[in-house]
Amino acid sequence: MSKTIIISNRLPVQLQISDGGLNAIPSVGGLATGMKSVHTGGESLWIGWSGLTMEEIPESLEKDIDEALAEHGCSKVRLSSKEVDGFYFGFSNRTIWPLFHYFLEYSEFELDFWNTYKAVNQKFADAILEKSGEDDTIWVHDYQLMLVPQMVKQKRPNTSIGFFLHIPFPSYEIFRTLPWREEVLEGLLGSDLIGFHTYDYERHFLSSVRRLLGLEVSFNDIYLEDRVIKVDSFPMGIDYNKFHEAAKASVSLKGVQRSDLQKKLDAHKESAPDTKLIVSIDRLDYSKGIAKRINAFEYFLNKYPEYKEKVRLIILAVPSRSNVPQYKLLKREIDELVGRINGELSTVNWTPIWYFYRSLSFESLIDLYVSSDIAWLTPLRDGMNLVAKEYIATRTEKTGVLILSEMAGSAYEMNEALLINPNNFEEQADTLKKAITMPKEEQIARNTFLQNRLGRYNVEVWANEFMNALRQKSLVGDVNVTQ
Ligand code: ADQ
Repeated sequence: MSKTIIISNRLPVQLQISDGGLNAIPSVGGLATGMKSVHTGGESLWIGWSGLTMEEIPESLEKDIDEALAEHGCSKVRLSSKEVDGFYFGFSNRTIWPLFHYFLEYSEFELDFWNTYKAVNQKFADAILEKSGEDDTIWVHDYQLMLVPQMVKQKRPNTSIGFFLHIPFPSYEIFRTLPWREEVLEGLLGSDLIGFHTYDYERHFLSSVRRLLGLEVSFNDIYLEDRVIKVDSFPMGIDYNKFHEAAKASVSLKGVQRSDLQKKLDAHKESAPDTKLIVSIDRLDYSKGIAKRINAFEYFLNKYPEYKEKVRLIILAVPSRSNVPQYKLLKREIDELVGRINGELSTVNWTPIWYFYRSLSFESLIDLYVSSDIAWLTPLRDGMNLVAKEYIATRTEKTGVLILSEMAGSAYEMNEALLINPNNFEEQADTLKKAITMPKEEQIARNTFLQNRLGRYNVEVWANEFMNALRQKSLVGDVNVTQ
């Protein structure tokens, strides 16, 4: 029987090795949840890196780990710490991530990074070839594995391969600065279907293919000598019901303090019932615009001083890629900014910014969403931004206001949010005021549209639409190529 093979940098399972033995815990991230309908026991296999380097896995545990992963339908690719440095922290996160998010000045063009990226992509491709058959369908995920489709296609020309990019594909003018631009495009063109979050990323990609490789592109088809590749947009959704139901549970547990954070939120509501809570949640990443947001908040408080003591900004930043120098610098910048603004503006009864640098449990994350009056998300570039969708899903009474950057992929589907340019402080200050004073009826009207859309186009639908398009592609075949 043919299988679906999913490939991503990380497996949807976290390994924990302790004195007590080995634990394999399923991840609850968006991708893992979204792929649930595709990744069903027996008929699919998920190949990826376990998150532990070869040096961290004792030889005596290799077999146990493989068995534990097999129980979750997973198989691991073994990577040394040197490979993780060059492939993951290096080329993926110091070259491609900044470049594709338009941070050209942060992008490092290191030959060593590139060579390791190629070698590790080959390892992933070899794992696929070893674990799959000709009739299996392969779905490769994200910017860490852009060469894999071609590496597999060369050996298995008849196998159906899909690729989905979770981050933006930049404009041709940015992409063409990459020294290995042709190789990256050729790597992706090993696919039969290439998916992006938005139509714009799709157009940028097609433009680079046409201009750099001179290939014929018609609408969203790329014509090779022997086959046609389809390119399309598939905006990723969330597990809407999970977030909505969890929010209902959080509301019904009001007064039951599940965590320290909940205690703090409840105390805030009691002592300052009229103070609006503005929340922002991101990985600590320069693409998310956290430092600019803090500066814009200070600008807002200076422009509209009547809101001092009437609003509080909660910043929740999840530690991320702290081995990469830019992330260390950003962490320091945010620490200093928050310290300075709180030092300058706090009063006996009020601290303008609460800043948390940590990952929260799902329940606490929901409590935070539920308690906030406004979500303020200001990425400078973001492939999609799922936090915006999660916030809307938690509006059980349909009240609350979402302020969202135009630079997030999700802004294309969320027109009823208040959309802002994260570089425009004047506009953001005025938008914050508008959000704080927005009548309830208007909040409900806007969120009703948003909720209906997000409820319909959830993450399961996203995964199924991609897989259906890939299957359709292999059924129709490449008849067009001869026309
Ligand atoms: P990310 O850059 O990680 O994903 P995003 O889409 O916002 O960004 O997803 C973040 C996830 O982490 C959300 O599900 C959120 O709930 C969770 N999270 C954030 N802070 C947390 C905290 N402190 N504790 C616990 N959980 C937290 C990449 C791209 C995005 C794209 C996704 C999916 O950069 O643009 O939307 O992939 O394709």
